[in-house]
Amino acid sequence: MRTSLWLLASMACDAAPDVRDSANDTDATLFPEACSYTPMPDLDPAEGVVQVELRASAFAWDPGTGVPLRAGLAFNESVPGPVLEATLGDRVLVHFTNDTAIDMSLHWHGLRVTPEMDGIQQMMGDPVSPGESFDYEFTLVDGGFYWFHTHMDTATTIEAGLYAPIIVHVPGEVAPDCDLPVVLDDVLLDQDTLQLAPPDTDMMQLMGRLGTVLMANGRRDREVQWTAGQTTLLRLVNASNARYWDIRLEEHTFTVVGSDGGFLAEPYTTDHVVLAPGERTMVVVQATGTPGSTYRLMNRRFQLHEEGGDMIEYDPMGEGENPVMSFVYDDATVTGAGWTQPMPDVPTWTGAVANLGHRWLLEEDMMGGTVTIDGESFPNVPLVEVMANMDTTFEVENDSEMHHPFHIHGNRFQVVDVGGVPPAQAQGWKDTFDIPPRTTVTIVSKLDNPGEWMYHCHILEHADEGMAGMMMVGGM
Ligand SMILES: [Cu+2]
Repeated sequence: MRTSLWLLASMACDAAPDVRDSANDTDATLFPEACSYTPMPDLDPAEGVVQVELRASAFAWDPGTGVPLRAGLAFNESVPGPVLEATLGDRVLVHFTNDTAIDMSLHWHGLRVTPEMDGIQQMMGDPVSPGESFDYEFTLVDGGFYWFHTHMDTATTIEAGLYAPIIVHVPGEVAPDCDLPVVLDDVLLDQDTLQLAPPDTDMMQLMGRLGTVLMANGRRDREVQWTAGQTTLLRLVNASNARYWDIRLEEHTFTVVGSDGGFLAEPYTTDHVVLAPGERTMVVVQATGTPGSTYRLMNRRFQLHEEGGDMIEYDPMGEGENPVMSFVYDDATVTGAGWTQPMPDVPTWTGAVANLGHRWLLEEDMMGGTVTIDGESFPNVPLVEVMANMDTTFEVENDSEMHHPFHIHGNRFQVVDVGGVPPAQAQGWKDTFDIPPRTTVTIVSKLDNPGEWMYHCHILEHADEGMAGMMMVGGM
Protein backbone atom coordinates (compact mmCIF):
# COMPACT_ATOMS: atom_id res chain seq x y z
CA MET A 1 0.00 0.00 0.00
CA ARG A 2 2.75 2.41 0.97
CA THR A 3 4.74 1.68 -2.14
CA SER A 4 1.78 1.94 -4.47
CA LEU A 5 0.76 5.30 -3.06
CA TRP A 6 4.33 6.45 -3.37
CA LEU A 7 4.48 5.37 -7.01
CA LEU A 8 1.16 7.01 -7.69
CA ALA A 9 2.41 10.30 -6.27
CA SER A 10 5.69 10.06 -8.17
CA MET A 11 4.03 9.12 -11.45
CA ALA A 12 1.54 11.93 -11.10
CA CYS A 13 4.43 14.32 -10.78
CA ASP A 14 6.38 12.83 -13.66
CA ALA A 15 3.32 12.76 -15.90
CA ALA A 16 2.31 16.32 -15.23
CA PRO A 17 4.69 18.76 -16.91
CA ASP A 18 2.78 21.65 -15.40
CA VAL A 19 3.60 20.72 -11.80
CA ARG A 20 4.56 23.98 -10.22
CA ASP A 21 7.89 24.23 -8.55
CA SER A 22 9.59 26.55 -6.15
CA ALA A 23 10.76 28.76 -9.00
CA ASN A 24 7.31 30.30 -8.37
CA ASP A 25 8.48 30.61 -4.81
CA THR A 26 5.95 31.74 -2.25
CA ASP A 27 7.59 30.42 0.90
CA ALA A 28 10.14 33.21 0.89
CA THR A 29 7.34 35.61 1.70
CA LEU A 30 5.57 33.29 4.16
CA PHE A 31 8.78 32.74 6.13
CA PRO A 32 10.80 35.88 5.35
CA GLU A 33 14.31 36.60 6.48
CA ALA A 34 12.93 39.17 8.89
CA CYS A 35 12.05 37.66 12.23
CA SER A 36 8.34 37.20 11.45
CA TYR A 37 5.85 35.13 9.49
CA THR A 38 2.89 35.68 7.19
CA PRO A 39 -0.33 33.94 8.24
CA MET A 40 -2.99 32.59 5.91
CA PRO A 41 -5.33 35.45 4.92
CA ASP A 42 -8.53 35.49 6.99
CA LEU A 43 -11.35 35.73 4.44
CA ASP A 44 -13.98 36.63 7.04
CA PRO A 45 -13.74 40.15 8.47
CA ALA A 46 -16.02 39.28 11.42
CA GLU A 47 -14.48 39.16 14.90
CA GLY A 48 -14.24 35.68 16.33
CA VAL A 49 -14.27 33.89 12.97
CA VAL A 50 -11.27 32.84 10.93
CA GLN A 51 -11.92 31.51 7.46
CA VAL A 52 -9.10 30.27 5.25
CA GLU A 53 -8.57 28.50 1.95
CA LEU A 54 -6.22 25.54 2.01
CA ARG A 55 -5.18 23.50 -0.98
CA ALA A 56 -2.92 20.48 -1.12
CA SER A 57 -1.15 19.87 -4.42
CA ALA A 58 1.96 18.47 -6.03
CA PHE A 59 4.68 21.08 -5.64
CA ALA A 60 8.37 20.61 -6.36
CA TRP A 61 9.96 22.48 -3.44
CA ASP A 62 13.63 23.04 -2.84
CA PRO A 63 14.94 21.98 0.60
CA GLY A 64 17.95 24.21 -0.01
CA THR A 65 19.99 21.80 -2.13
CA GLY A 66 19.15 23.70 -5.34
CA VAL A 67 17.24 20.66 -6.63
CA PRO A 68 13.41 20.82 -6.33
CA LEU A 69 11.82 17.61 -5.04
CA ARG A 70 9.69 16.17 -7.85
CA ALA A 71 7.59 14.09 -5.43
CA GLY A 72 7.03 17.11 -3.19
CA LEU A 73 3.58 17.99 -1.90
CA ALA A 74 2.57 21.27 -0.31
CA PHE A 75 -0.25 23.26 1.26
CA ASN A 76 -0.80 26.48 -0.72
CA GLU A 77 2.51 25.88 -2.53
CA SER A 78 4.60 26.43 0.56
CA VAL A 79 6.62 24.11 2.82
CA PRO A 80 5.83 24.40 5.65
CA GLY A 81 2.29 25.34 4.75
CA PRO A 82 1.20 28.83 5.74
CA VAL A 83 0.59 29.61 9.41
CA LEU A 84 -3.01 29.17 10.56
CA GLU A 85 -3.33 32.08 12.98
CA ALA A 86 -6.31 32.70 15.27
CA THR A 87 -7.27 33.60 18.83
CA LEU A 88 -8.57 31.43 21.64
CA GLY A 89 -12.35 31.12 21.31
CA ASP A 90 -12.38 31.74 17.55
CA ARG A 91 -14.51 29.67 15.22
CA VAL A 92 -12.22 28.34 12.48
CA LEU A 93 -13.34 27.33 9.00
CA VAL A 94 -10.79 25.70 6.73
CA HIS A 95 -12.00 25.24 3.15
CA PHE A 96 -9.76 22.37 2.14
CA THR A 97 -9.29 21.16 -1.43
CA ASN A 98 -7.34 18.04 -2.26
CA ASP A 99 -5.66 18.65 -5.62
CA THR A 100 -3.27 15.72 -5.23
CA ALA A 101 -3.65 12.23 -6.72
CA ILE A 102 -4.11 10.50 -3.33
CA ASP A 103 -6.82 10.25 -0.67
CA MET A 104 -6.28 12.59 2.22
CA SER A 105 -7.41 13.60 5.71
CA LEU A 106 -6.14 16.42 7.90
CA HIS A 107 -5.37 16.31 11.62
CA TRP A 108 -5.18 19.42 13.85
CA HIS A 109 -2.45 18.14 16.11
CA GLY A 110 -3.08 18.99 19.76
CA LEU A 111 -6.32 20.93 19.27
CA ARG A 112 -9.33 19.52 21.06
CA VAL A 113 -11.76 19.47 18.13
CA THR A 114 -14.74 17.11 17.64
CA PRO A 115 -14.14 13.53 16.41
CA GLU A 116 -15.67 14.31 12.98
CA MET A 117 -13.08 17.05 12.40
CA ASP A 118 -10.04 15.14 13.74
CA GLY A 119 -9.18 13.39 10.46
CA ILE A 120 -9.48 9.85 11.81
CA GLN A 121 -13.02 9.07 10.66
CA GLN A 122 -11.90 10.19 7.21
CA MET A 123 -8.79 8.04 7.45
CA MET A 124 -10.93 5.03 8.37
CA GLY A 125 -13.24 5.20 5.39
CA ASP A 126 -14.37 8.63 4.29
CA PRO A 127 -11.32 10.45 2.95
CA VAL A 128 -11.15 13.66 0.96
CA SER A 129 -10.59 12.10 -2.46
CA PRO A 130 -8.53 13.66 -5.27
CA GLY A 131 -10.33 16.69 -6.66
CA GLU A 132 -12.73 16.90 -3.70
CA SER A 133 -13.16 19.54 -1.02
CA PHE A 134 -14.06 19.40 2.66
CA ASP A 135 -14.79 22.13 5.20
CA TYR A 136 -13.06 21.58 8.53
CA GLU A 137 -14.80 23.58 11.24
CA PHE A 138 -13.97 23.86 14.91
CA THR A 139 -13.88 26.24 17.86
CA LEU A 140 -10.51 26.90 19.46
CA VAL A 141 -10.54 25.92 23.15
CA ASP A 142 -6.74 25.73 23.41
CA GLY A 143 -4.22 28.58 23.17
CA GLY A 144 -0.57 28.19 22.21
CA PHE A 145 1.32 26.51 19.40
CA TYR A 146 0.03 23.56 17.38
CA TRP A 147 0.41 22.16 13.89
CA PHE A 148 -1.66 20.45 11.25
CA HIS A 149 -0.69 17.66 8.91
CA THR A 150 -2.06 14.85 6.80
CA HIS A 151 -3.17 11.71 8.63
CA MET A 152 -3.16 9.09 5.86
CA ASP A 153 0.00 7.41 4.60
CA THR A 154 1.76 9.87 6.89
CA ALA A 155 5.32 8.59 6.49
CA THR A 156 5.15 9.53 2.81
CA THR A 157 2.92 12.60 2.80
CA ILE A 158 4.44 14.45 5.77
CA GLU A 159 7.92 13.67 4.44
CA ALA A 160 6.74 15.15 1.12
CA GLY A 161 5.87 18.44 2.82
CA LEU A 162 2.24 18.41 4.04
CA TYR A 163 2.52 20.12 7.42
CA ALA A 164 2.04 23.65 8.77
CA PRO A 165 2.07 25.60 12.06
CA ILE A 166 -0.97 26.78 14.02
CA ILE A 167 -0.68 29.80 16.33
CA VAL A 168 -3.57 30.37 18.75
CA HIS A 169 -3.14 33.68 20.54
CA VAL A 170 -4.48 34.14 24.03
CA PRO A 171 -6.62 37.27 24.64
CA GLY A 172 -4.44 39.93 26.24
CA GLU A 173 -1.25 38.36 24.90
CA VAL A 174 1.31 41.07 24.12
CA ALA A 175 3.36 40.45 20.99
CA PRO A 176 7.11 40.01 21.61
CA ASP A 177 9.58 41.94 19.41
CA CYS A 178 9.71 38.83 17.27
CA ASP A 179 7.36 35.86 17.11
CA LEU A 180 8.87 33.10 15.01
CA PRO A 181 7.50 29.62 14.30
CA VAL A 182 10.31 27.21 13.43
CA VAL A 183 9.23 23.89 11.95
CA LEU A 184 12.00 21.32 12.28
CA ASP A 185 12.07 18.52 9.72
CA ASP A 186 14.50 16.26 7.93
CA VAL A 187 14.23 14.63 4.52
CA LEU A 188 15.98 11.53 3.29
CA LEU A 189 17.39 12.21 -0.18
CA ASP A 190 18.95 9.88 -2.69
CA GLN A 191 22.64 10.80 -2.72
CA ASP A 192 22.89 10.98 -6.51
CA THR A 193 19.61 12.55 -7.60
CA LEU A 194 18.92 14.60 -4.44
CA GLN A 195 15.30 13.45 -4.79
CA LEU A 196 13.22 12.02 -1.94
CA ALA A 197 14.33 8.44 -1.38
CA PRO A 198 11.44 5.97 -1.57
CA PRO A 199 10.41 4.44 1.77
CA ASP A 200 11.93 1.10 0.95
CA THR A 201 13.21 -1.29 3.52
CA ASP A 202 11.43 -3.12 6.32
CA MET A 203 14.36 -2.12 8.49
CA MET A 204 13.59 1.55 7.89
CA GLN A 205 10.03 0.89 8.99
CA LEU A 206 11.31 -0.50 12.27
CA MET A 207 14.14 1.93 12.88
CA GLY A 208 12.33 5.05 11.68
CA ARG A 209 13.52 7.14 8.74
CA LEU A 210 16.35 9.53 9.60
CA GLY A 211 16.96 12.13 6.91
CA THR A 212 20.09 13.45 5.20
CA VAL A 213 19.07 17.13 5.22
CA LEU A 214 18.05 19.07 8.35
CA MET A 215 15.58 21.86 7.67
CA ALA A 216 14.08 24.80 9.52
CA ASN A 217 10.89 26.05 7.85
CA GLY A 218 11.44 23.88 4.82
CA ARG A 219 15.05 24.76 3.99
CA ARG A 220 18.49 23.83 5.24
CA ASP A 221 19.84 27.38 4.81
CA ARG A 222 17.36 29.67 6.53
CA GLU A 223 18.75 32.93 7.84
CA VAL A 224 16.81 35.21 10.16
CA GLN A 225 17.74 38.85 10.63
CA TRP A 226 18.04 39.83 14.26
CA THR A 227 18.74 42.96 16.29
CA ALA A 228 20.57 43.00 19.62
CA GLY A 229 18.24 43.73 22.51
CA GLN A 230 15.19 42.07 20.95
CA THR A 231 13.06 39.53 22.74
CA THR A 232 12.08 36.60 20.55
CA LEU A 233 9.46 33.92 21.10
CA LEU A 234 10.60 30.84 19.20
CA ARG A 235 7.82 28.34 18.56
CA LEU A 236 9.51 25.04 17.79
CA VAL A 237 7.72 21.99 16.40
CA ASN A 238 9.22 18.67 15.36
CA ALA A 239 7.61 17.56 12.07
CA SER A 240 10.19 14.83 11.37
CA ASN A 241 9.19 11.26 10.59
CA ALA A 242 11.43 9.77 13.27
CA ARG A 243 14.20 12.14 14.30
CA TYR A 244 14.33 13.50 17.83
CA TRP A 245 15.91 16.97 17.88
CA ASP A 246 18.21 18.27 20.61
CA ILE A 247 18.42 21.99 19.89
CA ARG A 248 20.56 24.85 21.17
CA LEU A 249 21.46 28.33 19.92
CA GLU A 250 25.12 29.19 20.02
CA GLU A 251 25.94 31.51 22.95
CA HIS A 252 22.29 32.09 23.88
CA THR A 253 20.05 30.58 26.52
CA PHE A 254 16.44 29.45 26.25
CA THR A 255 13.71 30.26 28.72
CA VAL A 256 11.15 27.53 28.18
CA VAL A 257 7.71 29.15 28.45
CA GLY A 258 5.44 26.63 26.76
CA SER A 259 4.99 23.11 25.46
CA ASP A 260 2.34 21.17 23.51
CA GLY A 261 -0.71 22.70 25.17
CA GLY A 262 0.16 26.35 25.68
CA PHE A 263 2.20 28.24 28.25
CA LEU A 264 3.78 26.81 31.41
CA ALA A 265 2.92 27.93 34.92
CA GLU A 266 6.63 27.95 35.80
CA PRO A 267 9.06 28.84 32.99
CA TYR A 268 12.62 27.59 33.34
CA THR A 269 15.97 28.35 31.75
CA THR A 270 18.10 25.84 29.89
CA ASP A 271 20.78 25.76 27.21
CA HIS A 272 19.03 23.15 25.05
CA VAL A 273 15.65 21.53 24.42
CA VAL A 274 14.76 18.05 23.15
CA LEU A 275 11.72 17.54 20.91
CA ALA A 276 10.30 14.15 19.96
CA PRO A 277 8.35 13.91 16.68
CA GLY A 278 5.05 15.79 17.09
CA GLU A 279 6.12 17.75 20.18
CA ARG A 280 6.23 21.54 20.53
CA THR A 281 8.32 23.78 22.75
CA MET A 282 8.01 27.55 23.07
CA VAL A 283 11.17 29.32 24.23
CA VAL A 284 11.99 32.96 24.81
CA VAL A 285 15.41 34.07 23.62
CA GLN A 286 16.98 37.41 24.50
CA ALA A 287 19.17 38.64 21.65
CA THR A 288 22.28 39.13 23.76
CA GLY A 289 24.77 38.51 20.96
CA THR A 290 27.20 40.92 19.33
CA PRO A 291 25.85 43.20 16.58
CA GLY A 292 27.15 42.09 13.19
CA SER A 293 27.68 38.49 14.30
CA THR A 294 25.96 35.26 13.26
CA TYR A 295 24.87 32.48 15.62
CA ARG A 296 23.65 29.08 14.53
CA LEU A 297 20.80 26.94 15.80
CA MET A 298 22.48 23.57 16.30
CA ASN A 299 21.07 20.06 16.51
CA ARG A 300 22.85 17.38 18.52
CA ARG A 301 22.49 13.73 17.56
CA PHE A 302 19.85 11.93 19.62
CA GLN A 303 20.18 8.16 19.86
CA LEU A 304 16.77 6.49 19.38
CA HIS A 305 17.87 3.06 20.58
CA GLU A 306 19.08 2.18 24.05
CA GLU A 307 22.80 1.93 24.67
CA GLY A 308 24.04 -1.63 24.52
CA GLY A 309 20.93 -2.91 22.74
CA ASP A 310 20.83 -5.27 19.77
CA MET A 311 20.18 -2.55 17.18
CA ILE A 312 23.04 -0.48 15.83
CA GLU A 313 21.54 2.81 14.75
CA TYR A 314 22.97 4.72 11.83
CA ASP A 315 22.33 8.45 11.57
CA PRO A 316 23.31 9.87 8.15
CA MET A 317 23.91 13.24 9.85
CA GLY A 318 26.77 11.73 11.86
CA GLU A 319 27.42 11.62 15.57
CA GLY A 320 27.98 15.22 16.54
CA GLU A 321 26.20 18.54 16.02
CA ASN A 322 24.82 20.02 12.81
CA PRO A 323 23.65 23.56 12.01
CA VAL A 324 19.93 24.01 11.35
CA MET A 325 19.51 27.74 10.70
CA SER A 326 21.29 31.04 11.40
CA PHE A 327 20.43 34.20 13.28
CA VAL A 328 22.24 37.12 11.66
CA TYR A 329 22.59 40.24 13.81
CA ASP A 330 22.45 43.61 12.10
CA ASP A 331 24.59 46.46 13.43
CA ALA A 332 21.91 48.06 15.60
CA THR A 333 21.08 47.67 19.27
CA VAL A 334 17.55 48.34 20.50
CA THR A 335 15.89 48.46 23.86
CA GLY A 336 13.36 45.71 23.51
CA ALA A 337 9.96 45.89 25.12
CA GLY A 338 10.62 42.62 26.94
CA TRP A 339 7.80 40.17 27.19
CA THR A 340 5.54 38.70 29.82
CA GLN A 341 3.91 35.42 29.04
CA PRO A 342 0.17 34.97 29.59
CA MET A 343 -0.66 32.88 32.66
CA PRO A 344 -2.06 29.52 31.64
CA ASP A 345 -4.62 27.17 33.08
CA VAL A 346 -2.34 24.23 33.83
CA PRO A 347 -3.03 21.12 35.91
CA THR A 348 -1.72 20.73 39.41
CA TRP A 349 -1.32 16.97 39.57
CA THR A 350 1.88 15.93 41.27
CA GLY A 351 1.34 12.19 40.83
CA ALA A 352 -1.06 9.55 39.60
CA VAL A 353 -4.73 9.75 40.58
CA ALA A 354 -6.48 6.65 41.90
CA ASN A 355 -8.68 6.09 38.84
CA LEU A 356 -6.57 4.01 36.43
CA GLY A 357 -7.98 4.14 32.89
CA HIS A 358 -5.59 1.82 31.12
CA ARG A 359 -2.05 0.50 31.04
CA TRP A 360 -0.61 0.33 27.52
CA LEU A 361 2.23 -1.99 26.53
CA LEU A 362 4.47 -1.00 23.59
CA GLU A 363 6.60 -3.73 22.02
CA GLU A 364 8.70 -4.36 18.93
CA ASP A 365 9.59 -7.64 17.33
CA MET A 366 12.76 -7.02 15.34
CA MET A 367 12.76 -10.51 13.85
CA GLY A 368 9.06 -10.51 12.96
CA GLY A 369 9.23 -6.89 11.86
CA THR A 370 6.23 -5.73 13.89
CA VAL A 371 5.49 -2.87 16.25
CA THR A 372 2.59 -3.50 18.61
CA ILE A 373 0.44 -1.98 21.34
CA ASP A 374 -1.11 -4.42 23.82
CA GLY A 375 0.19 -7.28 21.69
CA GLU A 376 -1.55 -6.26 18.44
CA SER A 377 -1.12 -3.94 15.48
CA PHE A 378 -3.78 -1.47 14.29
CA PRO A 379 -6.67 -2.05 13.61
CA ASN A 380 -6.56 -5.13 15.85
CA VAL A 381 -5.42 -3.34 19.03
CA PRO A 382 -8.25 -3.79 21.57
CA LEU A 383 -10.45 -0.71 22.09
CA VAL A 384 -9.75 1.17 25.32
CA GLU A 385 -12.95 2.39 27.03
CA VAL A 386 -12.89 5.04 29.74
CA MET A 387 -15.37 7.44 31.34
CA ALA A 388 -15.39 11.07 30.25
CA ASN A 389 -14.94 13.96 32.67
CA MET A 390 -13.11 12.02 35.37
CA ASP A 391 -9.50 12.61 36.35
CA THR A 392 -7.86 9.45 35.03
CA THR A 393 -4.37 7.94 35.17
CA PHE A 394 -2.81 6.08 32.25
CA GLU A 395 0.44 4.16 32.24
CA VAL A 396 2.45 3.54 29.08
CA GLU A 397 5.05 0.81 29.37
CA ASN A 398 7.70 0.68 26.67
CA ASP A 399 9.13 -2.84 26.68
CA SER A 400 11.28 -2.24 23.60
CA GLU A 401 14.79 -0.94 23.07
CA MET A 402 13.70 2.17 21.19
CA HIS A 403 12.18 5.52 22.16
CA HIS A 404 8.54 5.97 21.08
CA PRO A 405 6.80 9.39 21.05
CA PHE A 406 3.25 8.61 22.21
CA HIS A 407 0.51 10.89 20.80
CA ILE A 408 -3.08 10.92 22.01
CA HIS A 409 -5.82 12.67 20.03
CA GLY A 410 -8.75 14.59 21.46
CA ASN A 411 -7.67 15.05 25.09
CA ARG A 412 -4.64 16.60 26.78
CA PHE A 413 -2.50 15.15 29.51
CA GLN A 414 0.09 15.91 32.13
CA VAL A 415 3.14 13.68 32.55
CA VAL A 416 3.53 12.95 36.27
CA ASP A 417 6.11 10.16 36.34
CA VAL A 418 8.86 8.87 34.05
CA GLY A 419 10.38 5.59 35.16
CA GLY A 420 9.45 6.17 38.79
CA VAL A 421 10.65 9.79 38.89
CA PRO A 422 8.57 12.97 38.47
CA PRO A 423 9.75 15.11 35.52
CA ALA A 424 12.46 17.59 36.54
CA GLN A 425 10.39 20.43 35.11
CA ALA A 426 6.61 20.34 34.82
CA GLN A 427 5.75 20.38 31.09
CA GLY A 428 2.15 21.59 31.38
CA TRP A 429 -0.43 20.17 29.01
CA LYS A 430 0.90 17.54 26.65
CA ASP A 431 -0.50 15.59 23.73
CA THR A 432 2.77 13.92 22.66
CA PHE A 433 5.49 12.67 24.99
CA ASP A 434 8.57 10.50 24.82
CA ILE A 435 8.50 6.98 26.27
CA PRO A 436 12.16 6.01 26.73
CA PRO A 437 13.25 2.38 26.17
CA ARG A 438 12.33 -0.09 28.95
CA THR A 439 10.50 2.66 30.81
CA THR A 440 6.96 3.28 32.04
CA VAL A 441 5.52 6.80 31.82
CA THR A 442 2.47 7.81 33.88
CA ILE A 443 0.08 10.51 32.67
CA VAL A 444 -3.12 12.06 34.01
CA SER A 445 -6.00 13.62 32.08
CA LYS A 446 -9.36 15.22 32.82
CA LEU A 447 -10.74 13.46 29.70
CA ASP A 448 -13.04 16.41 29.11
CA ASN A 449 -13.47 15.83 25.37
CA PRO A 450 -15.70 12.78 24.82
CA GLY A 451 -15.51 10.74 21.64
CA GLU A 452 -13.61 7.92 20.01
CA TRP A 453 -10.01 9.02 19.60
CA MET A 454 -6.88 7.58 18.09
CA TYR A 455 -3.59 7.25 19.91
CA HIS A 456 -0.34 6.21 18.25
CA CYS A 457 3.43 6.35 18.10
CA HIS A 458 4.46 9.55 16.26
CA ILE A 459 7.40 7.87 14.56
CA LEU A 460 5.43 7.89 11.33
CA GLU A 461 6.83 4.61 10.04
CA HIS A 462 5.62 2.98 13.28
CA ALA A 463 2.18 4.59 13.03
CA ASP A 464 1.80 3.37 9.45
CA GLU A 465 2.90 -0.12 10.56
CA GLY A 466 0.10 -0.26 13.11
CA MET A 467 1.53 1.11 16.36
CA ALA A 468 -1.84 2.75 17.00
CA GLY A 469 -5.18 2.14 18.66
CA MET A 470 -8.54 3.72 19.50
CA MET A 471 -9.85 4.97 22.84
CA MET A 472 -13.55 5.56 23.56
CA VAL A 473 -14.01 8.39 26.03
CA GLY A 474 -17.69 8.17 26.90
CA GLY A 475 -20.41 7.75 29.50
CA MET A 476 -21.17 10.28 32.23
CU1 LIG B 1 7.39 4.06 17.79
